[in-house]
Amino acid sequence: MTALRPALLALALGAALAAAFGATASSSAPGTAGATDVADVAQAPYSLPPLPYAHDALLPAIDAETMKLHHERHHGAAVKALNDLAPTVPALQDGAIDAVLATVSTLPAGVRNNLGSHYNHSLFWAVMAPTGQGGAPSEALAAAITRDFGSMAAMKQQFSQAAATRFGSGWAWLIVTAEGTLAITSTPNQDNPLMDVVDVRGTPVLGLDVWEHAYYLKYRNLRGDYIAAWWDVVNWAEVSARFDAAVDAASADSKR
Ligand code: MN3
Repeated sequence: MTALRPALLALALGAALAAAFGATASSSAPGTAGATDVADVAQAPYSLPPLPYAHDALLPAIDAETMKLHHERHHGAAVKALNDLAPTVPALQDGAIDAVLATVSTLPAGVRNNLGSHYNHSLFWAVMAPTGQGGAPSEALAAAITRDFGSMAAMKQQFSQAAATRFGSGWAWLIVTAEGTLAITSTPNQDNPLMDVVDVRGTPVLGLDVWEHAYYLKYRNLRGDYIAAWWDVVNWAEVSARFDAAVDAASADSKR
C-alpha cells in the first residue's frame, strides 16, 4: 500500500534497463535516453489496479459499460493526475497512502481529490465480488454488526440511508473507529474517513460510490435502486478481512 515500493522498484528496473540497453538507447537519443527512462518511471509511482473480475461480472447490479468507464476513465484519470502531481509533492513519492491521507489538509488540493479517488476506488473494486460470489460476513464481523447496530438489516438500512442522503457526489462508509467499534458515515466528493478533513474518522472496511458516474447509465436518477441492488455484489470475505485488520490496528494503537 505504500507509494515507496513501486517507485523504488521502477527506479531499479529503469536503471537496469538503461544499463542493459544503454548502447541501443543512446544511438537513438544520444546521451540522454537512459536518464530519461529512469526519470519517466520514477515520476509514475501510481498505477491503476486491474479489476479483479470482468466488467460484466456484477450484472445485474452494475452494468458492464459503467464498470469499464468508471474504472478506466474515472479512476484512471485520478491515477494520471497523481503521477503528474508526484514530482512536486514529496509525500506522494515516499508516503504510505493512509499516512498521506491523514495529513491531507497540509497538502495541495489535488492530493485530496486524486489520492482520495485512488484510495476510494481501489477499495470499491476490492469490496465487490461477482454476483452470487459475495459470501457472508465472518463470525467476528457478524457479531460486531449485531453489537453495534442491532442486526445486519439495521446496519444495511443505516448505510443505505447514508448513501441515499449524501447530497451531490460522495461516498458512504462502514468504518472501524479508533475504539474498534463499527460506525457508518458519509463523505463528500473524494474525501474519505482516513483524511484529517472529515468529521467522522476511522478505517473504511466497506465503501459505496454514489457519484452519478457510478450508476447513471443504468439507473438514471434512481440512486436508491442502485444502492438496493448493490448489496448483491458486496464481497463479504474481503470486508471481513479488512475488518479484522482494522480491529487489530485499533487494538495495537490503544496499547501504545
Ligand atoms: Mn467513482
